[in-house]
Amino acid sequence: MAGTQFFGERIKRNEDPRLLTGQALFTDDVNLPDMLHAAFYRSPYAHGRIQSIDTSMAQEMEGVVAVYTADDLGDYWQPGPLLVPPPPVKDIVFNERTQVPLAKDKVRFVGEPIAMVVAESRYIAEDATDLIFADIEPLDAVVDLAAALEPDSALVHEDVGNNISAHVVQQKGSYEAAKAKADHIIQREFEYDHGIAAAMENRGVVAQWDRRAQRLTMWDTTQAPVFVRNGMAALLGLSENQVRVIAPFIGGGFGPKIMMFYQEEVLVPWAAMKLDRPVKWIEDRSENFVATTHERNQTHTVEAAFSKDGRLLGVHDVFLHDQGAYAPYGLTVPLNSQCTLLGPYDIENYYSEFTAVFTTKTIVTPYRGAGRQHGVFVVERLLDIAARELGIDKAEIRRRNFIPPEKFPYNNEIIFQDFAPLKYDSGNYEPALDKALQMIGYDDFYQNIQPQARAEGRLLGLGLVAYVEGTGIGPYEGARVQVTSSGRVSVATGIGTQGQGHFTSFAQIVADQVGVDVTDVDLVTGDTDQFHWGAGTFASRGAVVAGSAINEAARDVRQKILKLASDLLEVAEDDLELGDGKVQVKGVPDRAIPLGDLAQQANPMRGAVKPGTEPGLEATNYFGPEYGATASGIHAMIVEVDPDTMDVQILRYVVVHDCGEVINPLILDGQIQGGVAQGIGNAFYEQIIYNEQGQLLTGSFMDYLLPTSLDVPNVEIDHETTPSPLNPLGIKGAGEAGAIPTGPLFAQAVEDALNHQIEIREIPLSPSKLWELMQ
Ligand code: MCN
Repeated sequence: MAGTQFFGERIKRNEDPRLLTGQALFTDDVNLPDMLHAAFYRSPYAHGRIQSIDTSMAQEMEGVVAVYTADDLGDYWQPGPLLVPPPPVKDIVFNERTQVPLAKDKVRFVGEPIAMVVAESRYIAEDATDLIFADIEPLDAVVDLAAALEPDSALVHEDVGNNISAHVVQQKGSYEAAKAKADHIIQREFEYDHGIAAAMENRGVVAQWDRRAQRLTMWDTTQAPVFVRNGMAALLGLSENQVRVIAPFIGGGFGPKIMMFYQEEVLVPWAAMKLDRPVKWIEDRSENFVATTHERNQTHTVEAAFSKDGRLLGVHDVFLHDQGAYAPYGLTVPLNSQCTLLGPYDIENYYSEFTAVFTTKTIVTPYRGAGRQHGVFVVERLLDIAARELGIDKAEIRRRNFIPPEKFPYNNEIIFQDFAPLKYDSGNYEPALDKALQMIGYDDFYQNIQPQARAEGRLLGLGLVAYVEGTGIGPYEGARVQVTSSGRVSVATGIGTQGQGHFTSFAQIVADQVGVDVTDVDLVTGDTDQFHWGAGTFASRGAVVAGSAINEAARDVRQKILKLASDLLEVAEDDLELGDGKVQVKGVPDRAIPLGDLAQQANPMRGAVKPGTEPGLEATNYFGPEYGATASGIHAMIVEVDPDTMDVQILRYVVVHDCGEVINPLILDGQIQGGVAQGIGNAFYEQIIYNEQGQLLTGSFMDYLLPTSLDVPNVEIDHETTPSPLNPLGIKGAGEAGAIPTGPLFAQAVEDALNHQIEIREIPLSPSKLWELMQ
């Protein structure tokens, strides 16, 4: 790249003044003249047959404009698209069942929308939902994963004939051969239960149909605006250019906001067109608990073969994965679990089989980490158990199993979520481990701190885990970069942004290429009228894929600047340099053209230009990686367990992280700190609990406990850098890193504090669960 004045610097975020002073636009800020408001009548049952729906009283209520049930939708009623098709794995079983806009014959989870009310105000719309009566014959709920596969289980989708959403086997080497050679076999069952993303901003959509222009505009809290635009156009019978989707500022996405299509997302624009008035729907928190997709809940039955010196020779894992009632997102989550179990370890033999199960619960789609947590939990627990049973230090057993640096690129052979073989592009794990050991004071802890604490009756424990994260997957992103005649640089890319600092990190890349200040770069993300190609923000791919596309486009603009300036200044391009918002002859400040002036000259009103000349200092370019870049990290933590209450206090938390070259270490630290906070919540505080009837028992923040700033320590962060060879900037993704290994870290540290009186095989933990285990 050009220079690195900004790349790699801790630069404060360009977007923060707007956010901190309340100037940023969120979906709920969109208020249009004549706007109507929607509210949804949702299923009170997990599973039931709809006999009839009476909306007459709601229809008659003053201020109600329309009430719709499935029957009112006509041909518009159709199951949503399958976002991710099944992977090309041999003998795969895959039963496609995707969500419907409004339940028609059956309800399949508590919170499934049955009717939509559109009214003059949200108050009226909400009140009207109380006047809707659905006669539903309750059916047995399908809650437990193993019971769902029994022949006598109720069926979520009768036409499938069982509750199997998918069955996948992937393997490398031969586990049986590894077992035959092994000195030590471990068998265990592990469980990782449900959680939610709990973003600060709930979902929302505002839609406006402009009859005169024949255009639909949607403001949507989506992580994938281009997909929503394309999908809505297809559903509504419009051309893609007739639909504009704007994903404005979003108060946290964390995965569930990629889901396409949420039922409300499909219905609100349809109603806006039908009623010829703008319609708004903003999800409330109770709805968010049941209607926004969840993640997790897997049970693993695993066997591992070790040599006596602690080498992990092979793993045999069979697991059940809860899909919820429908599976619009395909198998991304269980595939990630299957792949990420292999971690940074040189495991030659692996058998992994999963059954994804339909249950009568909220739909499961990726949530920060997207199933990687589960795999990491299993392999890290296995290493902990093996270390203890074989008498090997827990850091040492990890070191012995790391993939050595000379083995990269390292091909794990099985298929990853992007359907490419799970290949690690680069990595070097031992230096990161050494750094983490040093930062947490590993030796001192075991020689002095823990024994002293024990002598005082205090229970201190240390956790140390490693993981990899496949990031930066394709297919592609694109960007347009333009130097405007004001001298400011406009950048547009198709991905949406939910707090990742894109406005700054992407500006840093552009500023270096075209020689302007980072604050002179204006970024637009997630507005399909500004840039209409792209996939979206997920899988920690924004920096790698959109960042690289922006780099390519900015490099093209740089070349245009040099070419035009070389003509105008009559010097060779090599004799020019860019900086301070101008292009100048090297070492001759007098012979310079401000970029704004050059942009004007690149768009002449008069005079001849050579045929084929492109006007403007503007370029569009795309980037698609060959396969994903593999980030990695070590997390270490010291906890204190209260012997009376079993509450856990985190005394220190250390992360050594490798995401290749870092664009902005300040933002990256924030990403890791935030991820760790979510990881801590998932490991110790948050749990989605259903009763046997499939009713959600933890449907409010009174019952679903989020960690607060008092529970989350200041994370001490350092980096190792193994640049990715798969993109010119050498970057790997980072957005999910903090959240991935926290479960096994908690388990290990707490076991250590309790002097191994218990073995932890489930996540999330809580004081009461620890107390039960101790009994
Ligand atoms: N970064 C960097 N150098 C790198 C990699 C990343 O400086 N080598 C910084 C960049 O500023 C980049 C940010 O980290 O903008 C995140 O980069 P990346 O890993 O590419 O992640 P994405 O941009 O694709 O964001 C998605 C990712 C995911 S998958 C979830 S889930 C998540 C996350 O980001 N959701 C978030 N972080 C979040 N942060 C906030 N505030 N809100 C969310 O909803």
